[in-house]
Amino acid sequence: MQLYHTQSGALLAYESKFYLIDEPWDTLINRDGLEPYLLNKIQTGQPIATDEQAHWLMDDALFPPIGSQEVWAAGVTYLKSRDARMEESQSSGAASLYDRVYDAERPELFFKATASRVSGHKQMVYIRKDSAWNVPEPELTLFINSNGNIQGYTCGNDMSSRSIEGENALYLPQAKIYEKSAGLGPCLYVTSQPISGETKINMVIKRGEVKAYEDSTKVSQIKRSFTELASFLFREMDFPNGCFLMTGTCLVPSSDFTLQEGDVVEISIDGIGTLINTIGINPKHK
Ligand code: DO4
Ligand code: MG
Repeated sequence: MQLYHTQSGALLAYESKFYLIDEPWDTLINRDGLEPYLLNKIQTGQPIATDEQAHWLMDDALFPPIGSQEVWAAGVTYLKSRDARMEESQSSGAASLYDRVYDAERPELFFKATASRVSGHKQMVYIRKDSAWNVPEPELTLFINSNGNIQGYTCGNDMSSRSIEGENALYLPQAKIYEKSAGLGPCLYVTSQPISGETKINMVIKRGEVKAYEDSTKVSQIKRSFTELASFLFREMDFPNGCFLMTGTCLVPSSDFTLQEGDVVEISIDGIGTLINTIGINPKHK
């Protein structure tokens, strides 16, 4: 089932029908057993949204599937990410950091965004003006509730400056955290089952009429399990309303590719849908 965060509250899509769930977003998604809870809600009679109303909400009145939570991210969880980062950091001498973290017991986890810096489906994400090399990172993103249990999944875009990170690994927060540097959406895919390793992640980057990039892979290519990533994140931190965790990029465009203003990035993950973001530059800093 898919749960959309809309202007009229939570909208649940299940077996070709739509239901409006009258509960604050943060309280709703933070429940243990979210899937059975929602199924029970449907069975005990929830207001039904017409197809027309539901499509209007999903197309024109959609928020990212986040309330007040923080967004965290895991890094170097796929070989593609390790190899690209080793290459980009050759001259800074930091290449071995990536190699070592890929094999280490402790994963790389970093703070990515407050909710205010997150863009939803069909909203803009930004590239940094002081960066010459910018890429989107398509990442399966977990929603983990306050008890540390994964309740759902969404598509994430961990926008990154490769030139800033490549210059010096200690610049990582600047490469990763700035206005509209994270995309999440279009919905929360709610399931009690762990997501299948066969789940496909696809990314397309359009430049005008041209496809400037397209590639896809399967979630099973990841080096670590999702419960392992979640348990490291929750070791010494409390998240009263849960948190989102991007699980690392599995696709990296070739080294001669950088995003331009106006490019359109489409990230699709089986079961979730497609997150579409247009690339912009913060007008305040133009
Ligand atoms: O090590 C730096 C960031 C890695 C990352 O964002 C990723 O692998 O997706
Ligand atoms: Mg990433």
